[in-house]
Amino acid sequence: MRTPTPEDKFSFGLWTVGWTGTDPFGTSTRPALDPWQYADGLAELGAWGITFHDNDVYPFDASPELKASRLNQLRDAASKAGLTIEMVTTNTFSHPCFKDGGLTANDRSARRFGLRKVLDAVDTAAECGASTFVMWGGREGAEYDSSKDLYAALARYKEGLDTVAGYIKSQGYDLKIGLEPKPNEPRGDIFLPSIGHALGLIADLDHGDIVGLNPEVGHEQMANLNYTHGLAQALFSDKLFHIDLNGQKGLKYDQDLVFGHGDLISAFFTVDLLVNGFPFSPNAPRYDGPVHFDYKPSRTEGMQGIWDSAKANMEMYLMLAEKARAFRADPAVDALLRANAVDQLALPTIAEGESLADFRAADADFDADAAGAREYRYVELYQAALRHLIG
Ligand code: GLT
Ligand code: MN
Ligand code: MN
Ligand code: MN
Repeated sequence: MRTPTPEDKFSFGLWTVGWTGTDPFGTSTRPALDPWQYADGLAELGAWGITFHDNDVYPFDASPELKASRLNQLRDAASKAGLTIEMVTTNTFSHPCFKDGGLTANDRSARRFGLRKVLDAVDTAAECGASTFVMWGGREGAEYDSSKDLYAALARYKEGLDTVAGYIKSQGYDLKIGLEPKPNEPRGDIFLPSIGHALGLIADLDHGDIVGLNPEVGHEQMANLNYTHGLAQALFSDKLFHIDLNGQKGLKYDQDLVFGHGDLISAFFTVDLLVNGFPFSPNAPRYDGPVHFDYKPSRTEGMQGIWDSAKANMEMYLMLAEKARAFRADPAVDALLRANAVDQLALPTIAEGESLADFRAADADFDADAAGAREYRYVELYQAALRHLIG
């Protein structure tokens, strides 16, 4: 693989390479390094950026002095290594006080504390020069439908998000919020389970203009949804602010595999959209943010496996990007796209200036039998993509 360059904008969460292998059934299988050691390792592999939760850098109960010194040490290491701190987020899920939610806990004192913790992390994000503030509400949810006034839960979610977004604006911070949907785990059901649900709530916010999405591959696939379609809809609404790439094999627990190590074909079409954009919508929004990986080096891996897997994410993306570019540049593919009228979907259904009356009267030209008999060669078009992918 060619060595990643800063132009590739590859970034990693410190909690990804820093995961020591603890799961619900077992303890750590690897020792923990200091956050700056992970940053140095990532920089050596060619990463451009890093991201972190407040408590990836300093403990939950850190004094203001400890908090400042740990953050300074990380910022120094990042700047020496030439790494950008592109995103910061808050841990409102690990401590038992968040067991019923950070912004939507029934216990008002817990959610008041949660919101204060988020606001503190917003200050940290601004101090670090981050451009995105992710909010993954992993503990916002329920196991039992009887346990929540669901209307009030959404009202509290909106209140929390508007408070954070309003604060960002009032401080003049150059920060956007990326909501990260997930259907379940750790809660039985998580609020904002998919990209579409999050877009719905964003539309109801008072400060929704700076709130968008940070969709994760595995989270959409855990809901049996198509990640590339989700990215497309977020782009359609101009809300694709950040991405979490990883791998997932179907409807299981959140696997957080290396990108492409789950559904490889889906990963190919995701990269195709990211690097090439929509094929016939040249004016559509494009994603040009960080290529952020949110995966976990599997528990079977040792210290070498941390770096093997970090490298594998970038290698997968670069390999898929090369294949996706070749796919789009292939004249045979272009001919198939056009032969199958993929280009024609970009034409408005009703012509410019055509009255609704004229449009409704135009039925005479339509030959339903001919349309029914039309053959689409979508299989051949897909096979052409797979020839590029594995041929
Ligand atoms: C946690 C979660 C991830 C989120 C992180 C951001 S935390 O690791 O599983 O998907 O992106 O809060
Ligand atoms: Mn995940
Ligand atoms: Mn995760
Ligand atoms: Mn994630």
